[in-house]
Amino acid sequence: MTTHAPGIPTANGPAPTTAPRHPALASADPDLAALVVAEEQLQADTLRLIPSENYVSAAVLEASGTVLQNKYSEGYPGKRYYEGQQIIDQVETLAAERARALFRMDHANVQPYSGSPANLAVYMAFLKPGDTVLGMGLPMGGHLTHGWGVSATGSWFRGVRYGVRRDTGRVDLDEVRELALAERPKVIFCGGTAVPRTIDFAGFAEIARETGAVLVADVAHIAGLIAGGAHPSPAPYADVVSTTTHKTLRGPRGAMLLSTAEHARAIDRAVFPGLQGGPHNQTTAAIAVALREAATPDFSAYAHQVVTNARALGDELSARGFDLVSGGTDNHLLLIDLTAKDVPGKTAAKALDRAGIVVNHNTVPYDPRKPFDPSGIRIGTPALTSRGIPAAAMAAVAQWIDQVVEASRTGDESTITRIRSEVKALMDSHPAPGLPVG
Ligand code: DSN
Repeated sequence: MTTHAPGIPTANGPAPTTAPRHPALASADPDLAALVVAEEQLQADTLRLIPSENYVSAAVLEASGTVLQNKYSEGYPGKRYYEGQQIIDQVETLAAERARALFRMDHANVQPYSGSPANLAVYMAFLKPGDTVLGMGLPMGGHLTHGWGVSATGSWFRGVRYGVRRDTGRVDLDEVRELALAERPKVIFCGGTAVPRTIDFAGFAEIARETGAVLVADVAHIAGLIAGGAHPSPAPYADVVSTTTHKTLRGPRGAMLLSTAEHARAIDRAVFPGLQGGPHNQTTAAIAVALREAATPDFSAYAHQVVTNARALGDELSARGFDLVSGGTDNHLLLIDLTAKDVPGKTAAKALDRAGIVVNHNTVPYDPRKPFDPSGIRIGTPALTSRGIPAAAMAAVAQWIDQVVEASRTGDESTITRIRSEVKALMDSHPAPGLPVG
């Protein structure tokens, strides 16, 4: 594997003669340019299975590196605190209109810097410190910002948590209803970061209406599946939809808050001036591009293929004795309890990384181990599907995972080395979008 940029001197000799990939960067800061090129090569050569990661298109990448970066624009289109917004207003309006149309919500705010600030804005909009929020517990698959204790959302607000059933690994709406009736939260979050099953937005909405709570659907992980019609939509059930833009949606690192007309003003005021300063306009532009891409038939086919690949991978892993939380998946994500394999999640994740298969260690529901050294790993198919890797390849992927997990138990590094070259061959045959290397 070469990790050197053309044009950049290497430890072994003078610069290659071909043009550098990032000429201005290579000239101004060769050290940083070399790191960027090395990361490009790493992303090209590895099987990236982290379910929250993806490859953006060249167009999204280009939009996020434009001179829109140079502008300050506190406020909203037509109501800014700075002049010179003739173009920026159009960029933000375009992004917001595309978001509203794609997710069929009345209102879209495309300014949140990322998912955690977006969710914090929800608290700014609907709660006062000390008020109660009901969300899925972090070890059960929820997100830190759904009221978990170590997050500001759990220390400034009163977090109450629902989980998944021990026997099914799925959310129990009876438990959610009981908690909501007993605790009377102002906000209920549905969704999470390690949820392999369809979210029942209608069921959550019924509980929110019954208990007078605002329902927030955090669809960060599945936004692209929703956009592509491969997961039910939270519209018209959720009052607010919170999402990042860089996971299955395949946009830049950013976020959006969508809402009903009733809550539009509260959401906007919470994002600015409540929580943030100037929006990152280059990101807004890239979000607009990603939303345009996500409205195409090609993207819908992609979203369905993500699910097909995840199901195929789940079936192949189950057949090899892997214990999948909830028994499988409805979406892009698999949560695997490695207890029966006698390998801790972190040991497995590090061995897989050495084999060129990138995953993250993850707690599993009712995990007896600590969060930084848990029992499971979390994997997903958004990035590999962006490379056009088909369901037929999932048997090989499952076999690699199986062999590496076993090798991590026995200390068999030669198997890990062999698999790294097999992984690289598959990656070479399916170049990733947006990368200047194949
Ligand atoms: N860090 C994201 C994830 O990996 O799911 C959630 O914020």
